[in-house]
Amino acid sequence: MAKATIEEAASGDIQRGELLALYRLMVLIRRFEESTYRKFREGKMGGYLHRYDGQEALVAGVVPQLRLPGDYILSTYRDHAHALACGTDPKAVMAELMGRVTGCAGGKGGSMHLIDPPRGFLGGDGIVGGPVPIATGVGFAIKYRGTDNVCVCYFGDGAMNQGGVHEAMNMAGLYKLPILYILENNQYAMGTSVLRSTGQMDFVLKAEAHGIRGEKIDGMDVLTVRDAVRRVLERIRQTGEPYFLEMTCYRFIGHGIGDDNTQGYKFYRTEEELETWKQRDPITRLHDYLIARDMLSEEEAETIEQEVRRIVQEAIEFAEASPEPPLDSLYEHVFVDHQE
Ligand SMILES: Cc1ncc(C[n+]2csc(CCOP(=O)(O)OP(=O)(O)O)c2C)c(N)n1
Ligand SMILES: [Mg+2]
Repeated sequence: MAKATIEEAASGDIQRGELLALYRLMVLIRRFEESTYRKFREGKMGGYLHRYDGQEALVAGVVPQLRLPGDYILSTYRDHAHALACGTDPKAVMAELMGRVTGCAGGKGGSMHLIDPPRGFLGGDGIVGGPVPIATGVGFAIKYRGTDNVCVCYFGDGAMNQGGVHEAMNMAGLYKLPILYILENNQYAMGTSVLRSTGQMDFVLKAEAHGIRGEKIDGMDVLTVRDAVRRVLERIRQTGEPYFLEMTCYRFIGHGIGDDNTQGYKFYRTEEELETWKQRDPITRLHDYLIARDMLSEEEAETIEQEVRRIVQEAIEFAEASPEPPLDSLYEHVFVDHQE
């Protein structure tokens, strides 16, 4: 392959340092997720666990483009990647997954309820479609305050069939709220293919029905995601209007810890389909892109790999050494005390 210059990368405005940071972030997310599976199986985590393997580009291509703090992010229960990308300490994320007091939600939220408001991360949500009505409120608050900030709201293809999602999007379209909707279209809601659940497969059309412009992009390519998001964020900041990005992607493992790739998925996905999508692994894709352009050597890739593994290992050790929340804190954080 002909050697390209840094200037030819993506839209032309991206520098090597930024590309390496994107690569490092995606590797961190992948290794972190792999470690959560091991720790859950060891009995170190309670509750449930949903991983982001395969979907890394949807977060790595977006979150570093935001102004944090200032902008806001809302995620689904598949939220570890979002917290890590926002800059939440991997130790606090791992501790939360293990229910420890040092976790980012004090050990009371677990995998689905990571949160870090000072960094703009307003949290994961166990309710399918749950972040979308909240985004309407956040978007309204931004508009009310008169800033040019943006609320980024992630949700899945399954959520697109949820009534509250459409009520909330209609309001955002009507009031023109500065929200960037990111549809994580991994084509399955648990074991149900979109082909079996969805009458109208054109999701962008559904957004447009609410007065929200949108487009569909390749969510397996982090540079495509980054370029689209930069362009769209500028548009939202200038117009204050919502925008909808459908990102086509695929989760490489089962829906959650109860569908762990060894049994369940075979009933609704074929081995061939999985392998075809793995050929488009966003991390391998960026790795090969950088290598082909002499922007990354195999030695540098290995250094990143080792650094990331150390970060994940330290997060595990920190979490395991942390205590659980004290019993007498059970009734704290149940209601908002407006006297405080
Ligand atoms: C309102 C609601 N209904 C059902 C569920 C059970 N449930 C949990 S995850 C899920 C699938 C959602 O799929 P999708 O929105 O495509 O997100 P993905 O898991 O693919 O990221 C369902 C039905 C739920 N948590 N909340
Ligand atoms: Mg889905």
